[in-house]
Amino acid sequence: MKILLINPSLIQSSVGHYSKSLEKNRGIYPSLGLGYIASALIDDGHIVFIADYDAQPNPQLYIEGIMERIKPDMVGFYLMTWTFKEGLTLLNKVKWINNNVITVAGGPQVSSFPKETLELGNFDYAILGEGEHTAKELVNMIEYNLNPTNIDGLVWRNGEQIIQNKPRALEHNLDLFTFPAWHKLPIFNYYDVFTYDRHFATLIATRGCPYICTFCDRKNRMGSLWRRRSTENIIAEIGMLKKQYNINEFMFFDDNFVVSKIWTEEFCYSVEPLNIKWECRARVDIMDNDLLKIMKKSGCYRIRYGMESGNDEILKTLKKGITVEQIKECAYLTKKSGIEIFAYFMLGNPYETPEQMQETIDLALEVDADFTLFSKTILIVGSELFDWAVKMKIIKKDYWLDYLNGNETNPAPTIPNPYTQKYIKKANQKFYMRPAYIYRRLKSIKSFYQFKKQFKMAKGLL
Ligand code: B12
Ligand code: SF4
Repeated sequence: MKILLINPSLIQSSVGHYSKSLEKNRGIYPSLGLGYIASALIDDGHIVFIADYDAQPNPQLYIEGIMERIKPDMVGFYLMTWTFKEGLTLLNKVKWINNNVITVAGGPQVSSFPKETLELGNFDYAILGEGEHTAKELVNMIEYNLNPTNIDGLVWRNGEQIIQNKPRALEHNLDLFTFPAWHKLPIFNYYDVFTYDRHFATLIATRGCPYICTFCDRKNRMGSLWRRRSTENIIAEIGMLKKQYNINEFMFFDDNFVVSKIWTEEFCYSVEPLNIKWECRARVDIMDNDLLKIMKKSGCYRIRYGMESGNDEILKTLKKGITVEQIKECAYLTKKSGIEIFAYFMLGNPYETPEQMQETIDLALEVDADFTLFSKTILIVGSELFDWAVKMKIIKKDYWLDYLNGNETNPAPTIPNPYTQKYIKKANQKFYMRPAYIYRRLKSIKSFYQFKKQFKMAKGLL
């Protein structure tokens, strides 16, 4: 089969959560999900193309060109709830060019709204959660005219009816998945405002998250069971990217890269000889002095921590499972190790007072991370916080369905609080307008390219 996979534009489906300038300038990243799906299908002998909208120089022309010249039999879409409408526009275009093409939706949107994705969109199929095995089985089913009822993780149409099969069990051996099809992605067109090198790659080493933060839609993602690739498997992908594309900088996009200290140490010792730069996301409650030293020595130059709040009561409400003391301790140790910190804070949490917001600003200033992002707490579909807000009559149960329908237009609903916006502005000004901070940032900038990107982003923030 000939298959086209499309990642709709994130830039055009702006969440409005940060300013447009910030969203546009922070970076463009590959859809690793589509990369994995492409590899799974290529392994089975299919011909696959990926149109990564924001990264393709002329995405419209590229899609039209493939539709007309190559005539794919199937078109797949990676959909977040926020890119669903963009996805529908592209779906209509694809169907307009060839009404007989088979269409399939995948990605977090399908996990949040399995049946609704087919009710609201004219897709033929949708695939729930981890998609590699299901996508292979679906294509096989279509080619050999088999029965869809036995394909776990598939949502399909039976006449007027939409059927959701039972979910697919998660794959425990992640090494079974072939590396994302980097040769199908425009690898040199991606960028990130904070990377040192112009070119970099993103990686996923683990899947799933065992924690229970209330603001996160964890139940709609890759499960709570933390699974990891073997160290050899990750090192092989890094080695391949280094050799074939001369990539020396890597961003791990895992929800939580450091869940097991032993595994992280093993990874660090193995990656050290490759002489690369890498960054990851971790929780403040797991880091210690020895681990940080080992990570630094192996090329880790930045860790992103969800610090969230400077108030212990708020951290408890968010079920983050960390304390302000742990944040301070971790920040101290990370700085001591020479690794940069990227800190994330949230304002506008349940019952948050101006005093508590001020504590967050004070903590951010005390931590004095290399980069800090203050965001409004969004009531994300599938999160415990959203369910709480429904119970409290802050938001209606069908809010996100109405958003998908076009009856609601705000992509970032929050808990009403007159102080949130004011304190976000204050936080950004207090943090970023410090002469010592500006001097430190300017000193650390490695290229004119980086300067330009960071300048535009700072303008967006302030
Ligand atoms: C990297 C990332 C980003 C990157 C880039 C996205 C990208 N190009 O991948 C950036 C930083 C830009 C980003 C932005 C946002 N993100 Co984000 N992001 C992620 C993150 C951390 C990793 C994605 C990833 O690589 N996963 C690993 C791959 C292997 O999994 P996958 O993408 O889900 O793909 C698998 C399946 O979904 C399925 N599949 C996927 N596509 C397809 C297609 C077909 C045809 C098939 C058959 C199967 C299939 O098979 C794949 C392989 O198993 C996820 C969390 C996560 N762990 O997934 C959040 C996540 C996707 N983001 C999320 C959110 C909320 C956002 C923001 C709205 C945040 C914000 N407040 O601004 C914005 C959206 C911006 C916008 N304008 O729309 C949510 C989406 C929830 C939802 N219901 O849509 C997630 C799930 C995190 C969360 N729980 O909050 N994000
Ligand atoms: S916010 Fe991070 S640690 Fe918390 S549940 Fe979500 S992915 Fe896990």
